[in-house]
Amino acid sequence: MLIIYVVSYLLLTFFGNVNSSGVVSHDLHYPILARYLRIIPVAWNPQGTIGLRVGLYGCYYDSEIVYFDGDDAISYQFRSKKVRSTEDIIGFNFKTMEHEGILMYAAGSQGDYISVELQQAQLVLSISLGNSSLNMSGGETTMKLGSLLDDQHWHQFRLDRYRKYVNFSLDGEILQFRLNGEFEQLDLDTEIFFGGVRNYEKQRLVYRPNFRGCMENIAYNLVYITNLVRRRHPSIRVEVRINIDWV
Ligand SMILES: *[C@@H]1O[C@H](CO)[C@@H](O)[C@H](O)[C@H]1NC(C)=O
Ligand SMILES: *[C@@H]1O[C@H](CO)[C@@H](O)[C@H](O)[C@H]1NC(C)=O
Ligand SMILES: *[C@@H]1O[C@H](CO)[C@@H](O)[C@H](O)[C@H]1NC(C)=O
Ligand SMILES: [Ca+2]
Repeated sequence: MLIIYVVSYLLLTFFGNVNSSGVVSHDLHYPILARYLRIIPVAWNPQGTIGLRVGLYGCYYDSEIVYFDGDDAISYQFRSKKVRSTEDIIGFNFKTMEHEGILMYAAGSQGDYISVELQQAQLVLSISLGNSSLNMSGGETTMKLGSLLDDQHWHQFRLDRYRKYVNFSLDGEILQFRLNGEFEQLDLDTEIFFGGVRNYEKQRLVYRPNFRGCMENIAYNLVYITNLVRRRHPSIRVEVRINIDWV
C-alpha cells in the first residue's frame, strides 16, 4: 500500500505575539530563494488592535556550483567497497534548459539502486532497496515531482529516507511515501554518480542522456560533494564519456 501526502506549495501560517511587546520567531525548514515575499495577515490579535511588524533574517549562503556539459559526470568513491545505509539525507540544487538527464545514480549488487533524473522536465526518483525474493520484479518505487523544470531557474531537491519511509521534496513541495519491497537498507557498491553514469552497459538504466546544466551544493549523507570537487579531492573522479554508437 502506498501512502501519499501532498503538502501544498509553501503557503505557511505563523502565529504572532498576543501582547504589545513580545517577539515571536519562527524558523523556516526550507530556505526561500525569492525576489518577492507576500505576507497576508489572516487574523488580528485578541484585543482586535491592528499592527504588524515583521523581520526576516537570512543566513550566509555558501554556494558551490559544478557545471556539466552533457558529456561528463563525476563520481564520488566511497571509503569502503560497499556501503549500507538505513537512513539517507541527500540534497542539491540544479538548473538546466534540458528536459532529460541523469542527476544522480548509484547501484549495488543485490539489485539495490537509487536514481534521480529529469524526464520530460519532471524530477523522477527511483529507489530499490533490493530485489525481492518473493516477487519476480525488483522492489522498486518510482515517484515524480514538478514540471517544466527545464526553465533555467534553480530548483531544490531533497531526499530524506528512514528505512522504507521517504520524504521526497522539490522546491518545498513534499511527497511522503513508503517504499515497495521487503528490505530496509540501501546497499551500494563503491561509488555514486552525479550528472551521468560511466558504463551504460553495466547499469540498469536504459540509455538516458547525461545532465547538462549546473548543480549546486550537492550533499550526500553529510559528504559535501561539490566542495570535494572544488578541492580536487582524490575521492572524486571526473568521468568523460566515451562515444558509443547507439543503434
Ligand atoms: C533485480 O530485478 C530486476 C527486475 O526484475 C532485474 O532486471 C535485475 O537484473 C535484478 N538484479 C539482481 C541483482 O538480481
Ligand atoms: C517526513 O516528514 C515528516 C513531517 O515533517 C516527519 O515527521 C518524518 O519524520 C519525515 N520522514 C523522514 C524519513 O525524514
Ligand atoms: C509482491 O508484488 C505484489 C504485486 O506487485 C504486491 O501486491 C505485494 O505486496 C508484493 N510483495 C512484497 C513482499 O513486496
Ligand atoms: Ca538492500
